[in-house]
Amino acid sequence: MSPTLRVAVIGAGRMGADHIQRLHHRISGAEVAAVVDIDEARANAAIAGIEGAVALTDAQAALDSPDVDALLIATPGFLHHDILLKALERDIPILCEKPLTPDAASSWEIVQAEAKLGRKRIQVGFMRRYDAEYAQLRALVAGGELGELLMLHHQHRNPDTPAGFTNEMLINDSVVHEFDAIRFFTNEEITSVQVRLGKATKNAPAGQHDPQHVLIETESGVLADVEIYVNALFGYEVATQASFETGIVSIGNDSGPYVRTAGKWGGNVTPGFEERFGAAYDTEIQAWVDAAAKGELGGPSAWDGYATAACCEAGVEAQRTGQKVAVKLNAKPSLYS
Ligand code: ISE
Repeated sequence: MSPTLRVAVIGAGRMGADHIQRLHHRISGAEVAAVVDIDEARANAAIAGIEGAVALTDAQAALDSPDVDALLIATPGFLHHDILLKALERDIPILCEKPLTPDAASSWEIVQAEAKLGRKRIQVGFMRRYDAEYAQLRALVAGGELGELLMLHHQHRNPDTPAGFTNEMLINDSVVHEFDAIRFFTNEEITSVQVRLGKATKNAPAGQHDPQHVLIETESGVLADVEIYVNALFGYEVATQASFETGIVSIGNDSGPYVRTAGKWGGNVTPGFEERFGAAYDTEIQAWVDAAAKGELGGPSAWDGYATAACCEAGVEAQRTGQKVAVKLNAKPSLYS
């Protein structure tokens, strides 16, 4: 492997293009070696100004290339499974954007393939784990200085949704992050999910019930609730309030600068996830590159991808039935213990 990690980015859409710029301008120890997109013009546009990078239209070409050391997969989730299996066969470091795969059965196949390989090669793109406040809240839970964590209240608000964003995607595409965050804060698995549908906004596209209220329990009985509201118009906001035995902790609330002028006070709301989690994405990708250089991958694993896929399946069933649905997980392979 060359001393610089030569990364092929698969998918040059919104997230892929963001990661390409990040790798090229801000990450040390890595370079963009190839960009793969079925849309050739988009692949070419994505490598503009990146010396030495090649534009490809087939992921297999990147996997076969001796000039590629690692894969960053940023295609839609339904395309992840096959590329992941091939990349595991090549035994190279992989950063896979969430979801690992769209359902628990196919995610379990990935877990099994990696367990068979015998070493962790996949990091899943749950970037919130790299947000400073998320890490601080987890440390407060683990440290116990505020007593036991009792409840979590999550707010996840997006300004709007792209075309084709279905009702199920409120769970699979958005709440999936909260499932992972709850597992991250508590270091426990989620045992059940319930979804309540109340009064809905008229600003949602046809077919979407928005907002939704998701109720979650963990192994030790921590209760979490998520307001998922994806056509909130005002901007992008992701925040959590945690209730402990001796204190309340809030993260993700607006930060400055606060300006007072012309008889008003206030600040700006981030427009999207790229701005809200920009620093977390940088830290995430740098951690992945640094770990890959040493041959030891950390961060959210294929097991985390599988466990959250199982939560999403339960969530979509809960959305459909109105019932509280148990989350079923296979036994965790020792690789992830
Ligand atoms: C999007 O795919 C993301 O991953 C964002 O972090 C999330 O806030 C948004 O709801 C999703 O659609």
